[in-house]
Amino acid sequence: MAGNRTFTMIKPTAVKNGHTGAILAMINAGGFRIVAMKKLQLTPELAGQFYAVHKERPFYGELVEFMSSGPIIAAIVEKDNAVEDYRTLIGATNPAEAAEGTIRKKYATSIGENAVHGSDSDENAAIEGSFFFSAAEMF
Ligand code: 3AN
Repeated sequence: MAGNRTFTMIKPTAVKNGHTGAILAMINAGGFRIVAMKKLQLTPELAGQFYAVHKERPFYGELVEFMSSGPIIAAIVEKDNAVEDYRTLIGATNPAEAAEGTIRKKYATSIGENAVHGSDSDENAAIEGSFFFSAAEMF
């Protein structure tokens, strides 16, 4: 059965450009409830740990540098079929391929600086959510 929580980040450029409120409004309008949320700046070490699955990819260094370049919003959000529905709401990784009306279509500036993260499985949603939040911070 599909899980009902996923993990997201609003990435540094989108935060810096003042899109946090608009993106959170789209998340709420998409039927998601905020379970946990915080604003923080990742160190390069923490960003490297978070994206360790991409260690061998050519863009890993760039990704770690970007994700630690400024504050982000980290959040756990809840809805039936959360992982799949959230990825539909955010759109394709490459904003040039993202569908109209998606968060990435509206706010991503490139494939690397693509506005938001969304977990790709229930298993990763739980791992990623626990990376940022303790059980006492989830409501
Ligand atoms: P998604 O975030 O859509 O699940 P992944 O897991 O393939 O995409 O990639 C993780 C992150 O790595 C992306 N959100 C993006 O920031 C970055 N990324 C992916 N592909 C590229 C690429 N070709 N060049 C630069 N950065 C990339």
